[in-house]
Amino acid sequence: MKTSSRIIFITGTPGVGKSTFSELLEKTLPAHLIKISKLVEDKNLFSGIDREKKYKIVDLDILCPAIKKAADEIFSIKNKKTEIIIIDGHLSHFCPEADMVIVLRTHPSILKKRLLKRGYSDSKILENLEAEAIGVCSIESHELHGNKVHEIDVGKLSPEDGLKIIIDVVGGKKRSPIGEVDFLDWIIS
Ligand code: DAT
Repeated sequence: MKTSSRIIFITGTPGVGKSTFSELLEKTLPAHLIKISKLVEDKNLFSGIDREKKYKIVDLDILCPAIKKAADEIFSIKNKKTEIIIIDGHLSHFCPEADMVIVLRTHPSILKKRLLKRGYSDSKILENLEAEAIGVCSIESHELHGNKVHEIDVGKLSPEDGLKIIIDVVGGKKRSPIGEVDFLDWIIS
């Protein structure tokens, strides 16, 4: 890997806007985008299916090396000169390879509408809204990545405005340390 090369994880609760902003970042920076869901599908990285929750069970001991391998391959393409790789996926923050972790946040009241549109079950929606209200992804990210972690509330921002903030954070012009986003009002109400 070149010294200027960087791997940036975009994580957060399902529906917060990871795909939306990762795709915008890929076009704008420019960067190379790796979607964990696609990587898992393409490389058969799941170890089973949780029938009750209807999602693929991913083994982190397999996923994390696969992310590193995919990133190393992209950085090593000599005539492409990729400087930044964006890893989009809510499991990304469990892997150690990141130079920066950005946790996207969206207020549970907004998230609820998005998850209803996806047809999630009531229990899956509640589980995700509670996780978002408490900030589970931020806490988990901080445990492994410490001050490499930034969190940004993009829920009420237009894609253009959210993108500007994320680009400033990626470029080191702005810091957005965890602890400033507070959605606990949703739990109390
Ligand atoms: P994720 O990849 O985190 O699951 P997504 O990018 O697929 O989330 O976004 C879920 C839905 O919400 C999708 O229909 C796009 C919409 N959305 C995302 N960010 C938004 C924003 N800042 N403003 C309005 N809609 C947004």
